[in-house]
Amino acid sequence: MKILLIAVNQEKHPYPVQPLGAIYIAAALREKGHEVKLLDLNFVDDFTKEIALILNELRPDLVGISIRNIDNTAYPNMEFYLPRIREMVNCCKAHTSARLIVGGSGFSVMPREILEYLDLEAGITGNGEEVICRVVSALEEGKDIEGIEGVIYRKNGTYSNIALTCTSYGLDRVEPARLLLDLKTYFEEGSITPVQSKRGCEFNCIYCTYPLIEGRTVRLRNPKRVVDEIEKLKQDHGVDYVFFIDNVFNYPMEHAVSLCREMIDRTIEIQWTGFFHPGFMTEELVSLLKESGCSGVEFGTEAACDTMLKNLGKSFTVDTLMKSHSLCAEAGIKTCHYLLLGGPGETMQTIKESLQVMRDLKPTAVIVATGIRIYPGTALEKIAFEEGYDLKNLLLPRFYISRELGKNPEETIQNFAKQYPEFIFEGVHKKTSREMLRMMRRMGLKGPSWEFIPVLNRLFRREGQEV
Ligand code: B12
Repeated sequence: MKILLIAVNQEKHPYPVQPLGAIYIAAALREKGHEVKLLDLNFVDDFTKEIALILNELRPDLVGISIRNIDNTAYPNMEFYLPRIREMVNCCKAHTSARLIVGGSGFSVMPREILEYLDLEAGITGNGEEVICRVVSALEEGKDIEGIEGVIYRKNGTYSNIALTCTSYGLDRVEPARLLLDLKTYFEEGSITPVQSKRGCEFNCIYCTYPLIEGRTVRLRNPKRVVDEIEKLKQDHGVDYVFFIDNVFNYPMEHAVSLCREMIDRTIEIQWTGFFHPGFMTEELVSLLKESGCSGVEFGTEAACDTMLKNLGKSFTVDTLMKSHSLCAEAGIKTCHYLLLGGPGETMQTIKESLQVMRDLKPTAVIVATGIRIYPGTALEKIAFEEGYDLKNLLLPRFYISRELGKNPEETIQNFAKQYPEFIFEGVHKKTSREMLRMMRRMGLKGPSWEFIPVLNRLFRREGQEV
């Protein structure tokens, strides 16, 4: 079958992100012998023209739409991407009679609502490799796609069948089809190449969608295959910095250890970063991280106050967090802590506690979000419901902000942002500009921009400019 995949994400902050999900889907379909093309709209300004052009030229039998983000989850400067995505979808509808099927992490957080919003018939939730192949086989055999596990389908005006599929398919069977990407432009624009070493998330953070997108059971990739992929990236594309996009790199710890050992034993000489759980750091792991090229760790800290850690469903304490931080700092690994302020039970006092701990730790960067996006199916949704929040339409970004923070939370956030100029407040501070990213890369700086905040601050604040 002839299939066109369209990756609709156009967000460029913190840098343009390569559509990994879409190229995994492409690889799975190609493995089955299908003809697959990708239209990546990331760097396309006139999407109407490009969509019309490719649909008229290719005349695909099926169009798959990959929705990575639906909004920027940043308060108070929220951005809602779906209206633009709807324009893209309408453009597809105008130029093809082929079936349109949606998937992606953004899609999976609210499949029914998104299909309704886009007025589309069918989508695939969760990891899509296996399901899309089944859908294509069914279509080729003239069968109905209704009833295939993982497919959400509209019948008689109502959507049915949201069963998340979390198989291991794709993990070691196919490698993302990177040849479909314009990697040169991605690199020029400061993108960091994503690599996945596992799927799924077993933690119970009250606000989080990861288990809803990838399932609660962790499925691991063979470390050898992961390192094969990185070696190929190095050889074929000169990649020397990768981002392990796993929900948590250091859990299960044995897998993280094996992966680091594999990178070390094969002397692949790559720099890398990833998301880390503060509860799973040992001296042994930290030394392996360092030796294998880990240049910075992004801690999913969210709070540095025991009351709030408990309220957010985090499974570590401030004490553990400080120890893990110190292990990395002593090893010379850069550290970034993400904070998620404003959750249930948050007060000015708990916020001050968290920010003070961060000041004392002196990490390379602290990225602070205030206000937590409420997603359906999370424990936070239940709490918000019980507290009388208006949850009628969660597609439009709605944020939980503890009422203890007063009537005008925006003002509180702005005030904190002013008091802590060394921290980045998401949704308040300016986004990293494309010019800044290009300049960083020209200066030979690899990795996420938070790793260079001290350098950039020195360079720009001196001249009174905002970074
Ligand atoms: C890693 C990550 C990042 C990294 C990316 C690093 C990098 N170099 O790639 C960083 C930190 C930069 C980042 C930034 C942002 N992120 Co982010 N990120 C993730 C994370 C954890 C993994 C994404 C990923 O690569 N997954 C691996 C691939 C293989 O999986 P996948 O894309 O889901 O694809 C599978 C399925 O979805 C499906 N599929 C995908 N496409 C298609 C198409 C079809 C047709 C079908 C059938 C199926 C299908 O099959 C694929 C293979 O199994 C997700 C959460 C999660 N667990 O998914 C959030 C997530 C995608 N991010 C999110 C957001 C909001 C953002 C930001 C906007 C945040 C911000 N304010 O800065 C930015 C946007 C960046 C940008 N330029 O687009 C949200 C999106 C939801 C939403 N509300 O819109 C998520 C879901 C987290 C959340 N809050 O729930 N992110």
